[in-house]
Amino acid sequence: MAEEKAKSIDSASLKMIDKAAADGANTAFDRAETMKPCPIGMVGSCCKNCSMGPCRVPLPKGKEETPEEAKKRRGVCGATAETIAARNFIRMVAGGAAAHSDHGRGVAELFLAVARGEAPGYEVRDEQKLLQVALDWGVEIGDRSNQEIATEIGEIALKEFGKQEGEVLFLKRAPLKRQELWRKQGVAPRGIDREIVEIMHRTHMGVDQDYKNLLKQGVRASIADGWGGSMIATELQDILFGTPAPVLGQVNLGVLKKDEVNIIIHGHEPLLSEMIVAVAQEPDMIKLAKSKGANGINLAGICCTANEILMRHGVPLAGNMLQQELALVTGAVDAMVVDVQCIMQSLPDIAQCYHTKIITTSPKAKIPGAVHIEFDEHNAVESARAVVKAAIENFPKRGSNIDIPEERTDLVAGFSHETINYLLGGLFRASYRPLNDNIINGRIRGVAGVVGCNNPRVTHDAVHVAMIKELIKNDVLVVQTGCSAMAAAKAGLLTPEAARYAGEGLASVCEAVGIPPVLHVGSCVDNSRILMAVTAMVKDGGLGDDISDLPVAGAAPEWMSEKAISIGQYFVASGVFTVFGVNWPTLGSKEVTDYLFKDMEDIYGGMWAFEPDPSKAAQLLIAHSDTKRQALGIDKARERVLYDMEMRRELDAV
Ligand code: NFS
Repeated sequence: MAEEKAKSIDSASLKMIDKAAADGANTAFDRAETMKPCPIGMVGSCCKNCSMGPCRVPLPKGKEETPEEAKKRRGVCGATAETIAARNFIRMVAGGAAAHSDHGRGVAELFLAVARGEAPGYEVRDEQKLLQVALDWGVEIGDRSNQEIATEIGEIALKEFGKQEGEVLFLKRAPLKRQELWRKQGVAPRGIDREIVEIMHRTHMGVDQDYKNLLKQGVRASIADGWGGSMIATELQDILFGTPAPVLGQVNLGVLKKDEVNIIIHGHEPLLSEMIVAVAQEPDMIKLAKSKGANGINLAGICCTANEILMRHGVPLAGNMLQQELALVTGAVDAMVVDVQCIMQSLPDIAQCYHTKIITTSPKAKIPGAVHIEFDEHNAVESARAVVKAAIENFPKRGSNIDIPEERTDLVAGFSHETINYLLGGLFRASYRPLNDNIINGRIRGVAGVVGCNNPRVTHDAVHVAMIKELIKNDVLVVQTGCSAMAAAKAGLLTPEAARYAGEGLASVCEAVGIPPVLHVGSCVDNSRILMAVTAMVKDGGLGDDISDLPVAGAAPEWMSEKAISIGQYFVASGVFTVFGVNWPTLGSKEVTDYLFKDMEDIYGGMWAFEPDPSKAAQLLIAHSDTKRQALGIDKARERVLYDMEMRRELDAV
């Protein structure tokens, strides 16, 4: 018998997986064992877009197929295997782009309500960013009040989704060469919703049947996500809740407290959770908690909502996606409040083994067995109070079957694009110059964005951590979002002390600036911050004139969601080499896979790769960086000692 793979590298998670088994709670780790992935669907060879099927067009077993044979693999409507794989792939892009962008729309709606004075409790916290977006969007500043400017920005933001003509406005933030390329290729997105709808139209039975044309629309919709919906979400959230700055925090199930009311905030949108953070500190709420026998109220997060409130308030992270069920298994969670995305339907079932209340809050995401307390943004404080009260009232119902693992690790987060700019360049000359110089002098070999989900098909956190360790050892600075950042945090990589895992060059830069070798930049919509960071690197000069010239690469080693595919696609379309692990959803068609893995490079200067082995994947990223360094003529510059000393002085002055 083959050796069973470990379920996690995180000891707290392993303990809770065992406890779940003892308690009779069925988790994703169990379900992944009993439910094997469908081998035909996994590689994109199943079409269920009409009722003449579902049609399966699997690859022939055990032999190479000729292009002529491949053409014969067809569904009932005549669609070829390549059309089917391309359709499936871009429907994933549509799903992911829709999720991020509908999140962005929700933020824009709240933003406008705040600007109009219709959402008490919220305010504009980052005036500088408000003015920056006004400048970017051509909104008049003059003598106008913040409220007037914000109202116009809110109205424009909402129109970005349904715009029928023109281009998504934030495209103008990209390097000029990139913008021109997108226009030339016909992939500059119009309205965000429009591109997603067009995917659904084109992939309907009997419409677009040219796989290259299908994939092109996937590119257009993904750009509408990264440079549209996600960027709108990030920017407007920053204006409302504050742009993140470095903050200390902790991660893992050990952040739960035995003697306090534990409320876990889980999902993606920070609109309600921001209010919960405020309300949980109200003296009346703490008094109520004490009247029920608790010593206080303890908030912790799961998934990307967790990243949002960590970045802005230092609220601890209970864990990443695969720890949502395990948090309940501690028996110490009094309420888990969820909004949208990455929320498992099994939560109410597991909660039944304990006392936890699962509270849904979005009209878009209800779960049978959960309590629904709808979030009303016009009355947000009251909504938040109702949620916190429900948790407090549940505290006395805790059973005796409680086991909170001790594991919790310190971390530093809050590296927004603006913070990186400031940390590296200083307040008066905020810039990416020192980063670019350190790349040019070779102390930093390249930059890698390591992002994305957990997936129980691989050992939880193992692929993230192995890849990141190998990257930093090779002097590659790692920037992170999402569940991947939490995996690294649990492994202790998000602290300045982690510089000891880094190669000499990267370690020296980290020590001089006082940053970790792995920078947590936020949630998954905050991948837009990475787009801004790489654009700033281009604009600062010395590393080419487009994103595709930079020694920069991306990875999602444990991906599972459609959002990850959309993110990967917009990184590739922005000129970034991007490697995914686990499995690859177009392997059922060589043509489609070749297009994504090779041809896209010629068109966009970025391409996909699939490599489930973390070490081999890290080596692909490093080799890519080296190729770009060579093209830039900086591959031999690493030994320039004189330049190093100059740099040291500049860094010391920070
Ligand atoms: Ni992003 Fe994956 Fe979900 Fe966040 Fe985590 S699973 S693509 S990382 S929480 S969205």
